[in-house]
Amino acid sequence: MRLPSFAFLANALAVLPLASAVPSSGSINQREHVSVDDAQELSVLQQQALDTALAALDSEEESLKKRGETASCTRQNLEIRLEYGSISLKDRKAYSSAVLCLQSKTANTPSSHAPGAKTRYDDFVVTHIDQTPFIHYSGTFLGWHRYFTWIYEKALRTECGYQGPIPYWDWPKYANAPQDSPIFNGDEYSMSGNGEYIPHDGTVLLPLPGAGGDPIVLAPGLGGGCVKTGPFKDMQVNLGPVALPNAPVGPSGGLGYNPRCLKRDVGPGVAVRFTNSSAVLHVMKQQDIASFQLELQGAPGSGSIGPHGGGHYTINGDPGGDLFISPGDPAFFLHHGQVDRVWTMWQALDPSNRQNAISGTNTMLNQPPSDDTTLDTQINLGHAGGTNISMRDIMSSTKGPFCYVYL
Ligand SMILES: *[C@@H]1O[C@H](CO)[C@@H](O)[C@H](O)[C@H]1NC(C)=O
Ligand SMILES: *[C@@H]1O[C@H](CO)[C@@H](O)[C@H](O)[C@H]1NC(C)=O
Ligand SMILES: [Cu+2]
Repeated sequence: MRLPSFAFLANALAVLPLASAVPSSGSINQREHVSVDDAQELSVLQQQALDTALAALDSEEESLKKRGETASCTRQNLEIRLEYGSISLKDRKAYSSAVLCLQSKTANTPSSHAPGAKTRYDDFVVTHIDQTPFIHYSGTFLGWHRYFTWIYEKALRTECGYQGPIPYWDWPKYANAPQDSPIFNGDEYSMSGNGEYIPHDGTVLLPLPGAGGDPIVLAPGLGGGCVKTGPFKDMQVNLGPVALPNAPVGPSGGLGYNPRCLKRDVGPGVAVRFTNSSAVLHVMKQQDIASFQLELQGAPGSGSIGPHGGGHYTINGDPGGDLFISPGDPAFFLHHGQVDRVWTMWQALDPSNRQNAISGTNTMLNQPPSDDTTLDTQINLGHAGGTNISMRDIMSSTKGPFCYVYL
């Protein structure tokens, strides 16, 4: 199976409505920025988003108080998720150690369902494999991955004694040399280094015929082989592959036991091209949820995979370059922390129009055709944890089960 998703992505992309041009009132574009460059404009927007989110939290607390009620999420219990490189060496080590702990515990997934699920960490990979056709290029994409990273954080805490919030990967900060970043530099405080260097060509993403356009040829990274440094140097990948270019599907459609090393292909080519500050700013400036999601993932036929695709293919390798099993690389959760951060901040910039905005159906690019995702749509994380939860309860990072913001 060679990237089966792309074949059916293509058809469905053709029917995906493109960004509607409805301007939102009170939009950020109405404000004047004296922006020296895109990086600065982005950082101004991010600060504005945080300020607005905190002010909204305070006014919510205030208005509940007037009705004699108590807010469940206030500044007192608010968690601040931080960028990986800005947390202490001790905290970085605590984080990777907790992930190793999860990888040492027994899976909850029955082997009758996924014989390859050996560890508690693998439960998360199985859930992602099972649900990939419903949680990507769908209306649940952002909410599902928000809940997924939060339940993962909860597992690290309750099952492995981790105390902090999960850190994120601020893509533009390291785009020029991600292999040297605190995340991937390979020291004992990193999330392990790059794969060993193996001469190779870059990944070619097939064209999307429905949308037209050329294949997207990615520059090769600086690795390609097994990861041999840092906390995950001995990590065993158990599940997949499912949709890795030029690799056969693993046993039981990828749910079987297929032990192998962790491979990465980190490098600046993909990172500079798709995750620089201008790329992220472009996403943040979208005015409606349809275009926001589209630009985050790259508009079909545009030759872009967006910052979401950019982060995934900056990691690349196995399992990182496989849409289904990508959470099998622990860097996945730092990447999706940043995806959630961009969404959270985008929402905070215009809450009345964006807080509950959903776009898409309950299947990947509406293949096969399915209902529109609504606030009543339920999601769940299978054996990874959590409960059935409605989209309504996961639309805000400071409501429902959540109480966090991003710095
Ligand atoms: C920055 O990202 C944008 C959007 O992906 C891209 O068009 C531009 O070429 C990138 N800049 C560089 C220097 O690669
Ligand atoms: C949980 O949600 C799924 C859909 O994600 C649904 O099929 C199932 O019936 C729900 N279970 C309960 C107990 O509500
Ligand atoms: Cu995913």
